[in-house]
Amino acid sequence: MAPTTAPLFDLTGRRALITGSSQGIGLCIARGLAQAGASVVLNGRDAGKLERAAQELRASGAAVEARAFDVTDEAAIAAARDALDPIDILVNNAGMHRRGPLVDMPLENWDAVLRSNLTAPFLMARAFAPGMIARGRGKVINLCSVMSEIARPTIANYAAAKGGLKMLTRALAVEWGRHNIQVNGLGPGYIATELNRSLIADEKFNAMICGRTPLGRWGRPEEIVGPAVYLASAASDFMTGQILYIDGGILAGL
Ligand code: GCO
Repeated sequence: MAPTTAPLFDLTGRRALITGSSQGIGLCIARGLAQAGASVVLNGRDAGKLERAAQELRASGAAVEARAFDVTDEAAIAAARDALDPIDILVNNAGMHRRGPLVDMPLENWDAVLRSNLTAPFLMARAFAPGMIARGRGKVINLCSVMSEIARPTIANYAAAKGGLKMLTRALAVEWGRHNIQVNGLGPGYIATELNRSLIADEKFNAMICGRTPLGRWGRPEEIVGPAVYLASAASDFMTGQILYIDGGILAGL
């Protein structure tokens, strides 16, 4: 029997903005949403890198725009909203690390990580929600993390931000559900991205992660795409305030 579930995941006619999508998980999600029929808007701070990513997606037939702006800058976000709306699907993926022992952590490193991983999703959701409310539908997908649930030494700023992002996801879900806006999170486990290059290269850390992860390996960025398409599509219209962990089982137990 020909599969009949495709319409549930069909994003034709929808426009998606994915922050931090010139590489890594963000670019994989943008590619996956485009393959499901969405027109996508890439975002990053490096205009050259962004345009190269956009050209790569266009070569595969995707409808792609690119807009370089800083997702921690309120004025830049307002200008982007005025230029880009309507946005049906907002993926708050942009984020960063500044690792180090808390006792020595400069306030600037705390502030920068909280600003990019938590404040930016707030600013972006606040900017694009009015259009979604006016249209009576919308999807917001926040890139949380297994660090929304557990921590490890030297990433207190990132864990605090991702824990906050989990609760922001729930707060937006309960505030905007009456407008038919579904707000959910994706929680990647240890994924082989640029952000983690130094960790993978550290034999001891690499062995620890592969040992702690029931599936015994690092995830691949493209393994985040399926859950992202699900949360962006009608298939998840009765899901809101949830975090989907794509973590190889690391949160399942010791
Ligand atoms: C680290 C890692 C983690 C994970 C990510 C998983 O420093 O321990 O970068 O933060 O990669 O958060 O979602």
